[in-house]
Amino acid sequence: MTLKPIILHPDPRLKKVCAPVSGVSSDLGKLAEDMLQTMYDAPGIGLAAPQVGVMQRLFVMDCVKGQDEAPRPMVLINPEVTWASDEQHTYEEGCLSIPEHYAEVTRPAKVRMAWTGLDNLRHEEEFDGLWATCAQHEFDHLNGRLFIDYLGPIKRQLITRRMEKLKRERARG
Ligand code: K1U
Ligand code: ZN
Repeated sequence: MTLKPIILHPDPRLKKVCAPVSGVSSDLGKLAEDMLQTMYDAPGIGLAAPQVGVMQRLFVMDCVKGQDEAPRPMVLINPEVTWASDEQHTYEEGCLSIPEHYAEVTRPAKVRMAWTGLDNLRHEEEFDGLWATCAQHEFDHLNGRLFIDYLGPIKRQLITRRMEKLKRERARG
């Protein structure tokens, strides 16, 4: 198991559309395992492949809350949104690529997604609550879209400038 460095905004890799995964291999299984460990370690509830520099269409998530419930690590390869509710829901989102910045984003309250699992079978499930928000946030990453792209230009530029400063400071050590 290897923890992967998480790419910080702004970075051109976070703005690109990712390519479909061509097949489920043992290498892909290892990547998914590393992404899950990186997500739990951060800590986060989701992580998309481009956030660790892999420009392929897969993400991991686990939105189980609290210690009482068993974890539910999910790996979604080549996900598609097959249905989205008209009902909308607003949630204060964060992003591991934009640490310490949060903003309200409005999205469909429920979505159905179809995807290939590590078992190489096609799966389909309806998500609601935090699972729906997280699945859409991660799906956006695969299309080069960040939660700050839902904000107005002033808020987006403010966050981007603060992130540029944070990256400069981290580079100086
Ligand atoms: O994609 C990412 O950068 C991960 C992101 C997912 C996400 C968070 C909130 C709404 C939608 C999607 C995160 O996990 S940020 C960290 C976070 O939200 C969290 C961390 C620890 C416990 C609970 C939540
Ligand atoms: Zn994110």
